[in-house]
Amino acid sequence: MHTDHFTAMRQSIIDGAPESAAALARQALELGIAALEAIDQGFVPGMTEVGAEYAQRRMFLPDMLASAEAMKAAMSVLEPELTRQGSQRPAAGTIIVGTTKGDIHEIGKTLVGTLLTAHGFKVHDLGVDVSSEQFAAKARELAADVVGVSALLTTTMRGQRSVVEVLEREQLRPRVKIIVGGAPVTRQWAEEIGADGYAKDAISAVALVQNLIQR
Ligand code: B1M
Repeated sequence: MHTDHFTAMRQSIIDGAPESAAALARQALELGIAALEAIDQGFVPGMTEVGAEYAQRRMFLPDMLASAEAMKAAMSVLEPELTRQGSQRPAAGTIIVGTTKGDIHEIGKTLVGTLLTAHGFKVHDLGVDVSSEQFAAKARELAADVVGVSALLTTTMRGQRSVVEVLEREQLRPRVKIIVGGAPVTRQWAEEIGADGYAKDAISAVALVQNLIQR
């Protein structure tokens, strides 16, 4: 129905054009397009394309950075719309999210946190390049129900295993559940490292957390 709009959103990310991405995000809300639909069908496909072009060496690091800035500009318009939905509800649980040590990819992790907030969870975002000890300390301080660890690089996935190990060593397990995600992460990896769950995208992460907390 809004195919042209989604195409323009995708292109604004490929072009690394923050102003245009933010303007398209605002227009989407005015047109009654749901924030999540705009992210999923418009902006994220742009990032996927950028990643593929980078892998083929048709785009380079500065292009990827410009695209990330455009994505963040769009998210800054859409995120308040998503979090507004969760703000009136009583907290459904406390969740810590962050990207693992050595990894500065933040967009997917932030989206996971935003959607959890939109579903009534109290989310504490530790940001990027987070050590296992920082995850453990914050989980203890806030008596968190779930710790969510994102990794976008094959080399930083091992940080997810380390979070499991440190939380075990600090006797925070099994009370605190651990979920993992990110482009190179798989369900099999989650099982191998002893995490409580894996989610392929932000929507599945919400369902997973709801399930883990109800158990
Ligand atoms: Co980087 N990068 N990057 N990058 N980057 C990837 C990940 C890559 C696949 C690109 C490619 O080669 N095709 C590749 C990784 C290869 C690999 O390890 N297998 C790569 C590389 C190599 C690098 C550098 C090493 C490049 C260099 O310096 N030579 C470098 C590393 C820096 C570091 O972290 N130490 C680097 C740097 C960067 C930028 C800084 C330029 C920028 C990030 C900027 C930022 O975040 N502020 C960047 C970007 C933008 C990308 C791509 C293009 C897009 C990532 C993204 O934001 N996607 C990415 C290619 C790709 O993934 N297609 C790529 C959109 C986002 C919504 O999706 O993050 O996958 P995603 O999150 C999804 C799901 O994965 C899931 O839900 C989200 C929403 O549905 N999910 C979770 C994520 N976390 C979750 C946690 C959960 C549950 C689900 O529970 C806790």
